[in-house]
Amino acid sequence: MSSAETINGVCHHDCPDSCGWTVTVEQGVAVKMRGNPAHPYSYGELCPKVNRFLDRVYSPDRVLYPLRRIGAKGSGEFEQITWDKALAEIGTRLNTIIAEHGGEAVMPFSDAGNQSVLATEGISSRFFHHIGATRLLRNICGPTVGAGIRMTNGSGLGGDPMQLEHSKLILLWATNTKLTNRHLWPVIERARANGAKLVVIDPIRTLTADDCDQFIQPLPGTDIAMMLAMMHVIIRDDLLDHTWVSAHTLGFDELAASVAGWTPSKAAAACGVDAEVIEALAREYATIRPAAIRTLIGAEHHENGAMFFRTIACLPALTGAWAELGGGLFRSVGSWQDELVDEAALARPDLLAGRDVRTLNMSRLGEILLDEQPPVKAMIVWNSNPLVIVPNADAARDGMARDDLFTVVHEQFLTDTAKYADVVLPATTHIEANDITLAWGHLWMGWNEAAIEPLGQAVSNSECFRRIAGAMGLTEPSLFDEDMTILRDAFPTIDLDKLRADNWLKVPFPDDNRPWANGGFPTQSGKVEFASTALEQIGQPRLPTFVPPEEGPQGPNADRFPLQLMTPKHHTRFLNSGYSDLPKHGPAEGGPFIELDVADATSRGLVEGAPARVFNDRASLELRVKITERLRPGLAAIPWGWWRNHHPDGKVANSLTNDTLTEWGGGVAYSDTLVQVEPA
Ligand SMILES: Nc1nc2c(c(=O)[nH]1)N[C@H]1C(S)=C(S)[C@@H](COP(=O)(O)OP(=O)(O)OC[C@H]3O[C@@H](n4cnc5c(=O)[nH]c(N)nc54)[C@H](O)[C@@H]3O)O[C@H]1N2
Ligand SMILES: Nc1nc2c(c(=O)[nH]1)N[C@H]1C(S)=C(S)[C@@H](COP(=O)(O)OP(=O)(O)OC[C@H]3O[C@@H](n4cnc5c(=O)[nH]c(N)nc54)[C@H](O)[C@@H]3O)O[C@H]1N2
Ligand code: SF4
Ligand SMILES: [Mo]
Repeated sequence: MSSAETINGVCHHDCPDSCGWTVTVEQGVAVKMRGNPAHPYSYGELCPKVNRFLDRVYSPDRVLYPLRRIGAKGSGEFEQITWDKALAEIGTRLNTIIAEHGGEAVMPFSDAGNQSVLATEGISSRFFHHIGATRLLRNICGPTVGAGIRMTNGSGLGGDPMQLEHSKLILLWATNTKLTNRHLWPVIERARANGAKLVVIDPIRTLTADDCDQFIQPLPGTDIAMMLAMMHVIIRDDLLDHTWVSAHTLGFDELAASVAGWTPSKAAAACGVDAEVIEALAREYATIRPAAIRTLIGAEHHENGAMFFRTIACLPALTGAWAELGGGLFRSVGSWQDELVDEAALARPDLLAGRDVRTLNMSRLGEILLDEQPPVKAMIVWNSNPLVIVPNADAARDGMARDDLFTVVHEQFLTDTAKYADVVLPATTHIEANDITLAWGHLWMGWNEAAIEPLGQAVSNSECFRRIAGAMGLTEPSLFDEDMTILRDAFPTIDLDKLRADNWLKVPFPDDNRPWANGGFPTQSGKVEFASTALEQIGQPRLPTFVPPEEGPQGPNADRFPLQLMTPKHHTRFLNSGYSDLPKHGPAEGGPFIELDVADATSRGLVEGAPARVFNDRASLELRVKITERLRPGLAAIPWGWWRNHHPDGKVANSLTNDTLTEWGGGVAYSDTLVQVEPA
């Protein structure tokens, strides 16, 4: 008889799919990991990243013990130390910094490297509130989408993507579904089998674009012009749903007047898509029903990223698409899940005890560390690899190199960021800790049961913060709550024992799957706001408006830097910057490169494989050229996710990218980056 047991969990990665998995364990060792066929969304499939998750868990490169830096920051030279020594140093340094400079001198830095509840906020939020640390605005991914849609609909809540199955027209607008949201693809395929037309709108001919019925390739950052022209056509040709518009929207006459001048030919000049294509898209969008718009994050990363989402949310209101099953706007459903969380109990903002602490935006890490006054003196990093993922990343690297900055990084691997730490603490992987994952691509929240004991001396994120709090001599009881206590407090309405036994549960969602069929939008007017006083109040145009990016072809630097640079997620084996350093992932993707259209390459004397220098005022980096048909002339792309050690000059794609914030919502404009390219 085999002694193997199987344990169910869910994927923790920052990915919409939150797949179910099953780990087979023999004598405490995980020997097999497969998708769980019973999972109601992923149905037993994982992905090219996580299919080899056990290689990650048991990688010889895992950080399994506390490390103290012995070389220069960034050198990667560390010595192994005990937890006691590591904690003694951390406790002393943090207490000294707080005594001398106050709590705000300490800054957290984290993202969604493990997007589960305990891993993101269990203890850590309480800890930073309690010590009065600087708050981090975590707006690098997603909040701007919500902030944009909220100005039109009053909330960022969207439809359940599973309902795309009922759609007859699906616009995948700035989302690379087959790469980034692969388990939604079968739903889309079912719709297509029932006659749905699939349109992909993307400046890059992606994997998803290769598999659609119609591909529309606008210039980056210009879609708003196309949307305005679509509304122009829909109103001009009287293709709107008058009944729905008059019952559930506000400001139609103002909108109609403002899009009257947005003819398809005017939009064509702005976005590089033929006027006839825009005309036809508008007509199909209004007449093929139900019509769905699916979007995730890609379009948020522009200077006009919030306005993109504010404007796109007007389309389904104009045509009354919300009334139909399979119609409407479909984005992250994370906000439906968040409604279950008692945030006050989980994060305990009351521990701030009335202190008014500053908030700094994670996208400006370089500026924060180099210029912010009073300076940040200590940074604790977990769930993120900022030196690869923030825009203008060399400024962040220069900031992290500061000798007077004390940095703790809790990580599984010696990432670029960990190499700049004073102390690295070993983190568990997701098969080593219990947690709850709230999915943002579907409506099932999942329980993750730890399958094995932590390897080496690794600890989960919540345990790490309990230990740091203890090392500082803090006595606030909630900083030492057990994981189950935290979860019970955070989910007062959920039967956690049942969730644990069942592995997942579907979060509440309107019964007929049409959340706004009969209006009821949570705006002040209760309607979809084509004209928005709330926007006016924050100094933004009250109507959907196209403003071309400052760092774009119309901007002041376009002469010196004539190419628009995209730095997209692209490699099927990477998850953001995760996995690129693993031997079965990075080498299989072949190393970093820059993609150029043949005309742009030839005019610069560059051929396939040639070394090129890619530069702007932020940085210069050397890459080999790949000639591509995925881009139109004037565009360049550096697929993203590689670390500094994968580049000969120690740079990364984000060394070049724009850290200008979105017009509202606090997001960042990675994809409005101009560069020039020349032979190296
Ligand atoms: N395999 C894999 N899956 C992932 C990830 C990963 O790294 N690898 N990352 C995960 C994360 S964190 C996220 S946020 C999601 C993101 O999921 P998506 O939003 O689907 O992915 P992105 O690649 O950020 O952007 C999608 C597309 O937007 C396009 N785009 C950029 N600017 C514009 C524009 O102005 N107009 C239009 N029409 N299109 C534009 C890009 O070219 C890109 O193809 O994916 C998640 N899933
Ligand atoms: N140029 C460019 N830049 C981008 C993007 C882009 O498309 N192009 N995408 C942006 C987007 S959408 C996002 S979301 C961000 C992603 O930015 P990050 O979330 O920083 O991305 P990752 O590279 O996945 O880094 C997560 C890190 O968390 C660690 N980790 C995983 N699990 C745990 C855990 O349980 N505990 C601890 N302590 N650590 C853990 C992993 O080892 C990994 O190093 O990047 C953004 N940056
Ligand atoms: S990374 Fe995404 S697709 Fe892959 S297993 Fe995790 S949730 Fe599923
Ligand atoms: Mo993201």
